[in-house]
Amino acid sequence: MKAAEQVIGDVMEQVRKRNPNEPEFHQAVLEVLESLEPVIERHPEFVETGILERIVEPERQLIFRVPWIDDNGRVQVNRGFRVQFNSAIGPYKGGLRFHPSVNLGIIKFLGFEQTLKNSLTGLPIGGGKGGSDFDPKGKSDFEVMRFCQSFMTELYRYVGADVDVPAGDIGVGAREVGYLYGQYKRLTTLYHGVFTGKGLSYGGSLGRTQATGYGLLYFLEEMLKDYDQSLKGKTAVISGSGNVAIYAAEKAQQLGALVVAMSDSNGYIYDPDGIKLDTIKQIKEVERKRIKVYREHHPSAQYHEGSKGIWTVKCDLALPCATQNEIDEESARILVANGVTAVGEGANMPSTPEAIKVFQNNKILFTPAKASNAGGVATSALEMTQNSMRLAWTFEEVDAKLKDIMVRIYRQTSKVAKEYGFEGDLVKGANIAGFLKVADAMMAQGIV
Ligand code: NDP
Ligand code: 2IT
Repeated sequence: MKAAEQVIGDVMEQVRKRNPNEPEFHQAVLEVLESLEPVIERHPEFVETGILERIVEPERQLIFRVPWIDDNGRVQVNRGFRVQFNSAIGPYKGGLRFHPSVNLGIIKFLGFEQTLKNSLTGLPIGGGKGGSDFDPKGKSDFEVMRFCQSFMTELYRYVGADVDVPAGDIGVGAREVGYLYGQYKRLTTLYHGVFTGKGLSYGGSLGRTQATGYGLLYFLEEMLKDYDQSLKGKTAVISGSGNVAIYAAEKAQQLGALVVAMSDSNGYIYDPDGIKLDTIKQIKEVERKRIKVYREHHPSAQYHEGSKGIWTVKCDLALPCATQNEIDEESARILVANGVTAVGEGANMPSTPEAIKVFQNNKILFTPAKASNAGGVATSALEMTQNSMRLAWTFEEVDAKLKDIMVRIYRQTSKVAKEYGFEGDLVKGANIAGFLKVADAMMAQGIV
């Protein structure tokens, strides 16, 4: 039989060959496969049944035309995607991203990550992801609505409460989910939980809006306890100013940290007295303006052009909550030189492999996205549960369940890392723990 290293190398080569020009997908797969060597050594049956070859190949990939008419009466055409990656442990589950950078490789990296993340939640949800290269920025509400209706007019055939349940991601929030859900209902006449992140008046769950950001901080809090530390008095820098970043900042503040910088894709603000979140919410959630506007409300804050510069701000905690590969090796080195003690990933794959090496070589506490940002999708699964039960839990009930899930993910991730000889390495722990459950379910279900 081939050695584990050889098996992994061969699968990776096949992934590169079969999926050319998809660097983000290669990056996500490589990081996971590299963690699995000791697993493959212990489980030759995974090799015999082609688990690795199967887990890197999406079950189904949909690409479709999304035509819509803009406010000037002109026809616009975007591309829609839904990648149904793995349904071994439950219906496909994962968000939709609307951003001009979206392409198949990005959706596949997100779908692959989602499969292992959803496994870590301990809940019965498989992995999927979708989206479009549509840019909601600068579009009117009616344009966004027409786009969403056209997108759903194609996608509705492939989703369903027990089939595939989309949600939000970059560029898809409450407004978009509402329009998408409305069109789904109109086309199918079904009123069921086909989306999560729905509005509270039509089946959404209390706590879902806050879940990813809050969950990240619950995870960090639990990790810091293991090192006799807490969030109290720590200075935090949080990239992004969208859904994840805002509620990460809110919980960080509640737990006693001082958040001094936040960003958007144009630049970052630095407010040494602490970011005023009410202002950020007003600018981002209500007015949909640029973060630069913050200075008009708080003239003592600084604004700097360029989003990368945020990592030059001195901090104890760095929480990347914007997008993939936003912390490169150079930024990681600057953070370390400035005394960062922990890095908590809120976005998906925000640190490059080189950046992760810098953190690990310098003994910085590091929480990988698929474990520490799993609170969003976990709470989506709680929304699905409430929809099935025709019940609505209180905010406190949902929040307590979320906290419990994040604590359990941290405990399991760190336990599995130790069991496999990588004590303290949560990257390895999350990859192995997430993989094992999916692999086990795939083994049980035969070669499908
Ligand atoms: P939002 O659209 O609400 O916010 C995204 C934020 O990141 C904005 O501030 C945006 O700035 C910034 N951003 C987006 N793309 C880029 C880019 N290419 N360069 C620099 N900044 C960028 O999205 P979310 O907060 O929902 O998502 C943020 C991250 O968290 C993503 O990686 C997502 O996959 C991940 N995530 C989201 C979950 C959720 O429940 N929403 C759950 C788990 C992970 P601008 O406005 O200028 O574009
Ligand atoms: O990356 C993610 O986990 C999300 N965007 C949330 C997915 C979901 O189905 O709630």
